[in-house]
Amino acid sequence: MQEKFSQILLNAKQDVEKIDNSKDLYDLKTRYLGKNGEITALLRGMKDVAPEQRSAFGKMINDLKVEVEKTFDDKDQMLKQNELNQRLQNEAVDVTLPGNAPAMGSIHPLNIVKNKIINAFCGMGFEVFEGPEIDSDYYCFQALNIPKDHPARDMQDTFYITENFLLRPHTSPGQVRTMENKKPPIKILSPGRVYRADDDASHSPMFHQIEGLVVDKGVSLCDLKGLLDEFVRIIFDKDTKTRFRPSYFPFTEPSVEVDVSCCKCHGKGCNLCKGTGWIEILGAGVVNKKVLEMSGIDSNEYSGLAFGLGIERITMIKYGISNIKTLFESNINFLNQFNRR
Ligand code: FA5
Repeated sequence: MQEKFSQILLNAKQDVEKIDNSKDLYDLKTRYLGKNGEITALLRGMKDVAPEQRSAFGKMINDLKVEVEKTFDDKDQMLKQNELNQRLQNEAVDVTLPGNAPAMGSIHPLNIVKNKIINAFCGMGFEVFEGPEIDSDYYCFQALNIPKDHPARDMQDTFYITENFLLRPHTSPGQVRTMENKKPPIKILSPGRVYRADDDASHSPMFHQIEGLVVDKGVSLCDLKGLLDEFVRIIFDKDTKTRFRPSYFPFTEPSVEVDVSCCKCHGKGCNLCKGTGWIEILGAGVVNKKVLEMSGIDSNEYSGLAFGLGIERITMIKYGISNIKTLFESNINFLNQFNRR
C-alpha cells in the first residue's frame, strides 16, 4: 500500500511539474483532490479496511494528502509569482518618455495687433482710455460737429437702440469724453468695438477701432504726419511707405486718410490693394476748433490731432488675410497659426 501511495505522490509531482498556468493547475488539483479525485477515492475506501489497520491507513492517506496539497500550493505560488512578474514587465511604464503636451490656446490675431499698436503708441507717451460701447447721440455725433440731419451721418450706417442711444459707430466719442475730463496736455488712445450696418469681404457690422488724440499747445499736421509715419514703421516692415490723402471728417479740419504701400506687391498693384499699390488704414486730422470748444478746451491756446484706425484692416494687411470674416470664425486651424509656442 505504501508503494501505491508513493507512486501516487510521484505521479502528482511529475504532473505538476509539466503545468505552466494556474488554470491547468486547478484542473489537475481537482483530478487528485476534488470530490471525485484519486486521493478522495482512497479516503472513501477506508470503510473497506480492516478496523485494526484503519488508523495506520488513515494516517498514510492523510500524509499523502498533505504532501500532494503542498506540491500543488508550491506550484501555485510559483505560477502566481511568474504571472505577476510577466504583468509587471508587460505593463511597465517608462517614466522617462516625454508626456502628451496639453493643447494650448493662442492670442487672437486681432489682440496681437491691438497690443502691438497700443505698445507702439505707449512708447510715444500715450495713455489708454476706454469709453462705453453704447453711447448717446450727443457723444457719437453732435459733440463731434455732426448735428442732426448733417449729411455726414450717412457715412456711418448706425444701429440705434433708442432715439438718443446707439451702438457707437466709431471710437471718436472717446475724444470728447477725454477732453471733458482731462486738462491738456492730452495724449490718449481709446480702443474698442464699434458697430455699423456694413457687410462685405473687407467690412464687418462689428469691428474694432483705436482712436488717438493729442491736445497741446502748437501741435500741427506736421506732428500728426511724424507720429503716424513712426507708427507705420513700427507695425509694418521698415520699407513700408505712407501716403496722406486729403479727406473729410466733420470733427477734423484739415482731414486726411492715410494709406500704406501694399505689403503684398510693394506698390506694384495686386488683388489685395485692388491694383492701386496702396491700402487705406486710417482717418485722421487736426481737431476741428468747434469740437475743442464744445468740449471746454480753449482753441486759441490749444490745438489737437486725432486719428482713428481699424484693427481688422491692419491685421488683414499684416497677415495677408483676404476676407474679414476669417477673423471672427474661430477656426482652430487658422488660429493655431498664431500660436507662438
Ligand atoms: C472713422 O471712423 C473716423 N472716426 C476716424 C477718424 C478719427 C478720423 C479721428 C479723424 C479723426 P472711417 O469711417 O474711415 O473713419 O473708419 C476708420 C477705419 O475703420 C477705416 O480706415 C477702416 O480701417 C476701418 N473700418 C471702417 N468701417 C469698417 C468696417 N465696417 N469693418 C472693418 N473696418 C472698418
